[in-house]
This record gives sequence, structure tokens and C-alpha cells, in this order.
Amino acid sequence: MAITDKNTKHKVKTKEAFRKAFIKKVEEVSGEDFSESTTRHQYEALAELVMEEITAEWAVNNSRLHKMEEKQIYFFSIEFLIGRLLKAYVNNLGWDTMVEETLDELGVDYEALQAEEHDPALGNGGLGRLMACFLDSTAALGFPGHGNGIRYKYGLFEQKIINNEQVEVADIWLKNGYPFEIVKPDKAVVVKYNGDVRMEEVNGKMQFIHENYDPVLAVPYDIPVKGYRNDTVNSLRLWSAKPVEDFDLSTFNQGHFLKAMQRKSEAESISQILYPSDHGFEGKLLRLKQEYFFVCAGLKRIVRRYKKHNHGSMDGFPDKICIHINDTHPALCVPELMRILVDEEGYDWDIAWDMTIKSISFTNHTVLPEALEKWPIDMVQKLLPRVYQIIEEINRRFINDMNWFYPEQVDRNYSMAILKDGQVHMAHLAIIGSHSVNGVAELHSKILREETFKDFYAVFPDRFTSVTNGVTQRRFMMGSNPGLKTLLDDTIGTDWKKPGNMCSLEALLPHAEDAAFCKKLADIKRANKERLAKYIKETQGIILNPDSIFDVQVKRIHEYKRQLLNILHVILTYNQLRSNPNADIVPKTYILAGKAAPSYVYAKEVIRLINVVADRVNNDPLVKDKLKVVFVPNFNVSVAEIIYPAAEISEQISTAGKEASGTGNMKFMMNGALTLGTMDGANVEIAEAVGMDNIFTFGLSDTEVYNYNTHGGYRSLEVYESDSRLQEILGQLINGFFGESAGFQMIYDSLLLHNDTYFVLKDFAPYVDIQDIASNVYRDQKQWQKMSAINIAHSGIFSSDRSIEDYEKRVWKVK
Ligand code: F55
Repeated sequence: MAITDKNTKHKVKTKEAFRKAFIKKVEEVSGEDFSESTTRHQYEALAELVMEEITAEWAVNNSRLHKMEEKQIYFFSIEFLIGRLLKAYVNNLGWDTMVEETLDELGVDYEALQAEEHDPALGNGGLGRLMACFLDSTAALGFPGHGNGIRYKYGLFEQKIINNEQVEVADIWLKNGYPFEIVKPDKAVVVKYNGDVRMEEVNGKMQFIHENYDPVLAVPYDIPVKGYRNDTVNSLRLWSAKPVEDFDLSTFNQGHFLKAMQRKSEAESISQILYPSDHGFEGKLLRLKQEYFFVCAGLKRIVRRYKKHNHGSMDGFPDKICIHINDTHPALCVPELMRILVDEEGYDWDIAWDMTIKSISFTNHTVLPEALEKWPIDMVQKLLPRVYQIIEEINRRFINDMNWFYPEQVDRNYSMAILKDGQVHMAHLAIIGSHSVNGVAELHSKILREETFKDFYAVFPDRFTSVTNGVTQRRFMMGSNPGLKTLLDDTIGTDWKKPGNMCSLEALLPHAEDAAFCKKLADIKRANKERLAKYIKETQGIILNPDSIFDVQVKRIHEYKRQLLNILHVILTYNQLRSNPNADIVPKTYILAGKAAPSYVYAKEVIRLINVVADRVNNDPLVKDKLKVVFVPNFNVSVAEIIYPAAEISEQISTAGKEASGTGNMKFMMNGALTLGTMDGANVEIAEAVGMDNIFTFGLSDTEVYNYNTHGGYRSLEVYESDSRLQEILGQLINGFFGESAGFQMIYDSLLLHNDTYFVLKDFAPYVDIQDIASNVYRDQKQWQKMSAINIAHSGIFSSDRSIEDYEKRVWKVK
């Protein structure tokens, strides 16, 4: 039941009605008088009230969806990193002021109440978070777009730092229940694995019969995606795996209890855990099961709903449905849709193929070769016998066509095959089976066209496009930086907050010259820095100096992202201060955070190095207020929301050509941090937007990196030998400087013996120089605040609203 105000059509929202409903709900969930209630009860009560309001609107949306008036977009993704939802729902409902004031009057701590929500970590990083931003923007813009993924029982591990090392702890996010999902057992479907396929003639037509398979039940849990102050409520559908029958009765009756239980846990294992690697392909059978699981279940429901609306026919499907695949993990959508159309719906191959290509579009998120998915043919053939046959047929026809059109390029044609070297090449499957292939920033899309997928680009030039990523300003700016939101409202009015309208922030530009405005901007930053300092003091006991520059690098730990470059520079500063404690340097606090994949030994060494350096520096009285280093454990969406608004320097220092886009760079920028980075990913577009005077760039370009790499790399030893600073620092990594047991031979060797694949030493000197330049600019606070304002003013294009509008125009064409 929604809280209804009789005077308005909408459910509602007088403060008084809310206050009464809230108190009543708290008493219902706690069974106690309101005065006795705990923060947990208050959280549960508010969550329920919000859900009651939203589900009423959801029902209306769902019935609209059943009528299929508009084209529907479905995002298929193996990750959705949604973050906490309560506050976002409250804001999107337009309830924020009402809730804040009422809770305040009731003496309820709203921040503590929000902290009761376990932040669901159903994604690793950029790729999963992008999906969450896209869902938010799609709903905000009023488009019908839905997510389709997996409801992992355990999300990404919780990171603890013990003895300076990363320790992984299971993330039991469902332990107290989750109030924002609705389970729909009546919409469960069966997913079939293994077994045999045989052909049989039925009514003069050959049919494929899949038998002796292992069935698994896919049960959907739906989470509403509420649009910002509009009446759109879309859905995020996450599938959970269950055994088809809880006990396999025949086995059970024969006394094989353990076997029956084993089947149950094998089925459940499919949605048990999120793979914790964000850029490494592992080739595990369980992962392949996961990929087919949400693809098969998702397509089944979409097809069922479409046919119900279309009098039992799949005709016209691509005009009403877009299947957007987030990287190659859902690429099995291609053969699975073909299987449905050909085997179940009886379409001729060519017609089915045309429908499949028209329905599917594909986004690539990385060019790192180790992340490209290639499944052993045997594995796919055994697990998915019919799907595999279809892949074979797609491949056979593709190669035939290619050899027909390009008879003199047989080698090139075979290099583009889906099936080769005993493997299924998922990116090839995705490109061949989609009408649209895009990179996530201009530079990345260029690299896809000219390097990674250049042969495909030559054959299908019209398929390739580019859509630069974006992030939702509603969470990462309006939600997490209320001070800035109010200042912007007061300065340029409130229109910038309207979905799709963030570019109107450019109206701020004239104010960048206004001393009074800049002072307010500085005060807000200062308050945000104090908030972060308080969080770090409470959680880690480290005291920060809010007068120092907050220089921040937060993201997954990976060699290509070069957290190592950052920490080597910190060691340099430390060495300089030790030899001259009175050096006139601008005090600086380096803040780093991020998780390493549990099996990524090198990345874990980098975490250990950061923590060891932090220990040493923070406990050395010589450098006291001038230099601090903090590694914030367990970086996740909620921690991020405290960090971005407090940052002054945004470190985006990946080896050029490696970071597809980056999205943290955008979150920092819209909160007024200045980017210090390489010309990589979307940094290039940030530079274009703000102008080279308002960003600190350094280092090799992607072309220079490419040229070195095509000539066997560069000689890192030469750089080392010509730079005494590096000699001292690298020596310290292995000579006991950081303590007897704190050697870093692996890192040392990677830089000097293994030729420094990621150009850390090569970019070291320019990095040091640009850091010095940034510090000097900071001395001129007027100049710094002006640059900060200019960054905010130009951040509009990095809203995911803009990304979604681009996808709409270039790819889905919903309108
Ligand atoms: C690729 C393969 C596997 Cl097996 C797992 C993860 C990935 C992957 O690309 N992850 C990822 O997070 N990529 C990031 O996507 C972001 C959103 O597009 C980009 O901004 C970021 O540059 C990219 O690294």
C-alpha cells in the first residue's frame, strides 16, 4: 500500500503523512514502540515504504511493457555493480527533503540508517558499474531498458589489509535479507546443460532433440530501477540457480542421499560466486555455465513475452527488442537466439540470422589480450551440445562467405574464424553476430578499428561505432556531494539537474573568474576533505592534514593502471624530504585504494608495497605534515562516494592505449578534481573538453607505446642507468630499506629484468615533472579553484545520460 495523499493524484508525500507512515512502519517491523527502535529497524522501515511507493508505479510500467508499444532495450551483463539503493530511490522519488527533515525531527541519523544497507558488490569494477549508471540514465530519460544478469550469492570479496597484505573475506551480502528485490518463482525457467542431441524427422521437417541433459532452474529476482522524478520504473532481473527439484526423488529413494545433495549443490553453484578477476580470462567450466545461464534464462523470458504480445509469432522481433551485450560474456546470445529461431520457431537459417544480427549489439571494454575470451571447443561442445552445433554452422557460413567475397585473402579470412586453434573466439562470435560494435571512448574505438579488430573493420566498416562512457551525476555528484549541488543550484539555477541536461553546467564558466564563487567552491572541497579525513581516522586511525593536497588514485589494482608509478614517486618525495626536511614543498596526502584479483600475485605485491611505504612514511616524524600515504581498504561504491568529492588531484596514469575509457576519471572531474594523467581512454576527451590549460598530462602517447612494442619494447635499463633517483628508489625495494622482511624482488625484476612492459620507468621523469607543476599551481589557490570550476563546467558530456542518448541515436534507435 502506498502512502496516499487524497488531494493529489500521486501517492504522496506530505511530510506529515510520511512521518506517520514511517513511525507506523518502524513499529511493524520491530514489534516495539518507535522510541525503542534500532537503526536497523528504521532502515528496514524506510526501505519498505520506498518499495511500496515504487512497486505501485512498477506495476503500471510493467503492464505498459506487456503492450510492447515501445522498443525495449535489454542489457545483458555478467556484472551489475549497483551500489546502495535506498538513498538513490529516495532522491529519485523526490522524497529527499521530506525524508531528511522528518528523520532529523525524529532524531534519526539518516547517514547511519543508510549505512545499514549492505552495498551489493555484484561486479568487479568499471564494466559492472557502467551497467548500473546506464540503468539509472535509461530510466531517468524515460526509456524502457532493463538489466539481465546473475544474482550471485557472494559478491566481490571484502578486502582487509593485514600485515600490509590484501586478505579476502567472503561477502555475505544477503545475510540480513535484501529489501529491494522481488522473487518471481512463477517466472522461473529451465536451463539445459550437457546431454546429447539427435535429429528426428517430424512432419517432414528435421528437428533437433536435446536429451539426457542436466536441467537447472533459473529463478528471477527483480529489482526496480526508478527514474529520476519521472514515472518510469524499469527492471534489473537477476537470475538465481536452483535444482529443478530440491531433492532428486528417485535417487533419494534408492538411498543415494549424498548424490542427490551433490546435484543440488552443483546446480546452486552456478550463481554462487562472482568471478573476482576484472581483466583476466580464466577458462573455468563454472564460468561458462554462468554465461549460458543468464543468457538462456534472459532470452527465454524476453521471447516468451514478445510472442505473447505478438500472437505467438516472433515476426518483427528486432523492431521491438534490442539485446545489448556488455563485453563478450553474454556472446552466447548469438547462437542461443539462433537456436530459438531455427529449432523452436522454425525459421529458415537466413531469416533467423538476419533477425539475430538486427537484434544484437556489442560493446567491447578492453583491448588487453589476456582478457579476450577463448573457450576450449571440447568444453563448449560437451556443456552446450546444440548451441555448439549452431556456432559451428555460423562459423562455416561465415568462412564460406568470406572466401567467396575475398578469395585472395584466405589466410586473413581464417584468422577471423570463430572456431580456430581448438578454441571458440567469443569476440569474433560477438562481432559476426551483431549489427553494432563499439568501443567506450574515441581512442579505444580507434584502437579497435585499427589494431584489435582491424580485419573485421575492413569487412564490416559500418558496424563499428564509438560511444564514450559516462557516469550518473545523480549518484556521483548530486548524491555524494550535496554541498556542490547546492552551490550549483544557487549559482546557475536548477535546470542542470534535469536528465539529459547536464551540459547546461557550462553556464558556470563565467563564474570561474569570480573570486566569491571560487571561495565557496574551495570551502565545499575543504568540508568534503574533512569528511573523508574523519572516515579514515575512524576506520584506520590515521590522521590526515586537510590543508594538504589530496591526491587520489582509486580503482582496481592492475599493472597497466600503474599504481606502481604513483608509489615510486611517493618514495622519491620521501627521499627528498629525508635529505632536506625543510624543503619548501606543498604538503600532500596520497590516497590509494582498490582490490587485486586474488590470483594476481603481482598486483598484490603492489598493494603490499603501498602499505609498507605508507607505514614507513606516516611513522617518520621528519616528514610529519608534509607527506602522508593512505591505502583505504575495501574500495567499493559506498567508499567511492566519500572519496571522489574530497579529491583535488585525480590520478589517471595508465600506460597509453591500455585503459579503454575509465569512468573514475569522470567522477573526479565532476566533483572538481583536476586530472593528472596520460593521454589514454577518456582522459583524451576530458583534455579536449577542458582545454590543455586545465589538465595535467604527461607521458608516452598510445602511438609511441605502440611503436616501441612493435620493435620489441624499450630498454628500461638505459633509463635506470641514467637516472640516479630511480637507482636509489629501486635499490630501496630490495636492500632492506623498508624492513628486513619487506623486499620487493618481483617488482624490481619486472622493471629491470623483464623490460618494464608497462613503461613505468620510461614515464617516471615526465610524471615527476608534472607532479611538481601541479603542486606549484596549487600554491596559487585562485588559479586552482578557477581550473576546478572549469572542469565542473565541462563535465556535462560525461554524464551517462549523454552516453545513453548516443546509444539511442547510433545503436538502438528506440524512437
Ligand atoms: C574483461 C574481461 C574479463 Cl574476463 C573481465 C573483465 C573485463 C573488463 O573489461 N573489465 C572492465 O572493467 N573493463 C573496464 O570497463 C570500463 C567500462 O567501459 C572502462 O571504463 C575501463 O577502461 C575498462 O577497463
